[in-house]
Amino acid sequence: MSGEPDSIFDTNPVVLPQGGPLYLQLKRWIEDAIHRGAIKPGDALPSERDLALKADVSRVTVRKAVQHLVQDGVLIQRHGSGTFVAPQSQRVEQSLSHLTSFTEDMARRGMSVRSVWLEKGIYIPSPEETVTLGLSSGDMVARLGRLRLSNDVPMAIERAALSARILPDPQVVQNSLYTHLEKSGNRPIRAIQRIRAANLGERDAKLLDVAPGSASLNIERISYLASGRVIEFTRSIYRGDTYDFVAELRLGETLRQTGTANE
Ligand code: 16G
Repeated sequence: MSGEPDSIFDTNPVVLPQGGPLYLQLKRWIEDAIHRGAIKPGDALPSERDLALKADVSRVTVRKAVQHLVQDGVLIQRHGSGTFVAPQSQRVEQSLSHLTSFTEDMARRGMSVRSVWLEKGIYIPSPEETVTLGLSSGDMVARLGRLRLSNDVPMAIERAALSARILPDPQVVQNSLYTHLEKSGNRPIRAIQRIRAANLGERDAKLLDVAPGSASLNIERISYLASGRVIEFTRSIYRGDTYDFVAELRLGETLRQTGTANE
């Protein structure tokens, strides 16, 4: 941890930005202190009592400001040890036009990759897995559930399902699923991805090290082999504060022709 415990009060006496309810003024003041580096990621926030005293507001006002900052993911509260400035997560820009793996995406940025296994085994498929993966009756499914970390920051929870005919022994996947599929000649060449916004429940928020209710991007990827067969059905939950998905858009063929005709 860095910074003197009281360096947040370097503008003593505290002058709150004007406008709006007091708790919002205090919230903005704390955010500003973080932006100007007076209090850094990992630092403990001064006590409720100290903040109330120095900012000349009630402890209820402090509590309300802090609650909102926790909800926004700016601060984190650890039971028994206090309130801290949340670790800064690097935002990652991810192109939506390339079919790459998590390992490749992070390696390209020079970031380390680590996974915590949540589930790895062969199961009876759910009706949804049977339909999506095009399984026949009696077929089993290989499931790989992982918490994916980059530079030790939890980025996503990923649950992949593949036919057990393709992946009869999921234990062989140690690091990259796509590297394994590549080796066995089953790397997907095309995928359809569906992205929707959501809010994290208690369990997923804990895994991703953010406050419950924080924003997430839930992504469903269905990947295909060149033969048209579905190879992978993966659901991922990305932290909303770490990922920007970027798509390149081009003028449609019809519009381009119309444009030329009108010139
Ligand atoms: C990406 C894919 C996921 C795939 C994984 C393989 C998205 C949204 N998801 O995270 O579908 O299973 O890469 O990564 O991009 P790996 O080869 O590192 O295991």
